[in-house]
Amino acid sequence: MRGVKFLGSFEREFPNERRPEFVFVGRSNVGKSSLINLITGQKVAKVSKEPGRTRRINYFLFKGVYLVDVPGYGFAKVSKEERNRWKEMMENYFYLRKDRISCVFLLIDAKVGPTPLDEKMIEFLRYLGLNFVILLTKVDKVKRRELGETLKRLKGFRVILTSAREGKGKGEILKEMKLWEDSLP
Ligand SMILES: Nc1nc2c(ncn2[C@@H]2O[C@H](COP(=O)(O)OP(=O)(O)O)[C@@H](O)[C@H]2O)c(=O)[nH]1
Ligand SMILES: [Mg+2]
Repeated sequence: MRGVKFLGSFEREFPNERRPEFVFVGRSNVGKSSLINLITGQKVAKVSKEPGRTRRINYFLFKGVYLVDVPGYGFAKVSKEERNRWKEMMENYFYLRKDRISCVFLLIDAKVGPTPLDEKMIEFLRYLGLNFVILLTKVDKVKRRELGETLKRLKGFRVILTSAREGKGKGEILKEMKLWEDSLP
């Protein structure tokens, strides 16, 4: 299949057809939508300067697999109700889909590095027994030294360097997807 297709925004129920699922998670504004656009080569996911715009779970069909763009976390200007809604929606999503998820791409801003919320997410993914890879985003913005510091803090993790702006990391992400896809039952 060629191209990418937007399948819709979901909250509690998700596409039925069984396909390997790749999820993009991370802080709001970290660059999830931009990376999905880079990987698919089309502007399918909405990119926004303002954080906290994605409220639902967006599914894309690409090369026979699902790419899933989920709402980001850690956006300060969010009410407690909204945070609870996020938590409930995400927990429901992960519990329902964990057996379908091939790999989680956890995006971390190369300049900011891992935050306490990212650490919590890592803990949650481990608890669920999910495979995950860290995608460092916006590496075009960081100096060598800053990048080195972030990488030091992520020692022991599988990390891919990316920049949607410079088109960096696409090949490696696709390779990673192929790896997990082939290892499926
Ligand atoms: N410099 C730079 N900016 C980026 C990059 N990727 C995304 N951005 C910017 O970061 C902001 C948030 O991007 P978006 O993809 O919407 O993030 P999301 O909220 O995680 O989906 C937008 O203003 C993008 O233009 C990148 O690789 N480099
Ligand atoms: Mg987004």
